[in-house]
Amino acid sequence: MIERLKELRGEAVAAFDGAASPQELEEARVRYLGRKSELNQASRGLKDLPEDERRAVGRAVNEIKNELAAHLTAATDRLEAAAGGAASSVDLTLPGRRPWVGGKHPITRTLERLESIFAGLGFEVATGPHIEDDFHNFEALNIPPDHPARDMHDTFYIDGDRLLRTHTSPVQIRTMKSRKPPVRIIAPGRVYRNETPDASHGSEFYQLEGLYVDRGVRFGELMGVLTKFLGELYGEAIAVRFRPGFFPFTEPSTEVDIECRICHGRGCPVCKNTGWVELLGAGMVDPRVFEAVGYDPDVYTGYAFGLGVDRIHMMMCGVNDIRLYHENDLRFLRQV
Ligand code: FA5
Repeated sequence: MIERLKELRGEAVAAFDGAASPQELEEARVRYLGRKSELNQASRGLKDLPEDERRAVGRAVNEIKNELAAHLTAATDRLEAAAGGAASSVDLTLPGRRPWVGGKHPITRTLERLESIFAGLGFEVATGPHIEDDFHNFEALNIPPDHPARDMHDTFYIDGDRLLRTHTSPVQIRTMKSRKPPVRIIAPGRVYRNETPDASHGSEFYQLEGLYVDRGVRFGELMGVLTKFLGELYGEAIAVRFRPGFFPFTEPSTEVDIECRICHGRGCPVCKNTGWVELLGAGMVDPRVFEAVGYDPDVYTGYAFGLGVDRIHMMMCGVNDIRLYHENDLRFLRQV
């Protein structure tokens, strides 16, 4: 019996390895491994054999089946390769896969949108360093040492005089020091505060500063420009609120809120259950600032504003956590 099985194995291996076409291979498979094959019959007849012979024949049958299965797979692969690949698994009618191309970060896109709106309103872009000195970040903005307003900016100091800028307002100072009015600029960029992050506060975020100085600039113009800007961004129907505020470098000052677009005014963690989200600080440039940069406050007036770019985008797309912008998780970035 064992001898016959060995003969069968030799014949089957030769048939599989030598098959010249899929049809020939299929015929060999049926003959040597099919239901009516000798090997299968030997399997089924095992139960009639005496115990010691049953064990030896059973082991031989199994070994030969495994070996033949391996030869069958190899022969199938060989014939498919010869036919130009696994023809059955390639569907040439499927549309191609679109390659993934990278995209701009939502903050970059928002900055570009803001710059384009303000360009339409006559503002040009100005930039400044991220590592600032005390004079430009605080003192020239009417925030002397020991002024309580410094507490509102949780600052990352590098050494006694240098720090990571806490807002974009130092760019106002640098611009005014370097040119004469009229000045109409926006200064977009990253700012840093030593804050405990939450849904609406980051320790790194983006601001965009605006400054317009000329003869006869008035508060009504500031309100008009900001209302126009927010209407362009969120649609004319957006509810805007001007709230009295305090900044040492503007007088009078205002905080500008819009209705929370996450909860539509009902209250949620992003708006701290108030229904409003603060987007901007603004006001008329304080005469002390003009003195610090060498402008005559009796001749010139001006307005300034500073807005949080991350929050602008959060309100555009209904994003409920500011920390998502800086985690670089593509599952988030692909959606917004
Ligand atoms: C300022 O930074 C002022 N320099 C703005 C200004 C400029 C006022 C010119 C007047 C004239 P404030 O700290 O409120 O102000 O920040 C301005 C905006 O930045 C806020 O309205 C808010 O939208 C955003 N912002 C402030 N802190 C954070 C934070 N931790 N995370 C994200 N956005 C913030």
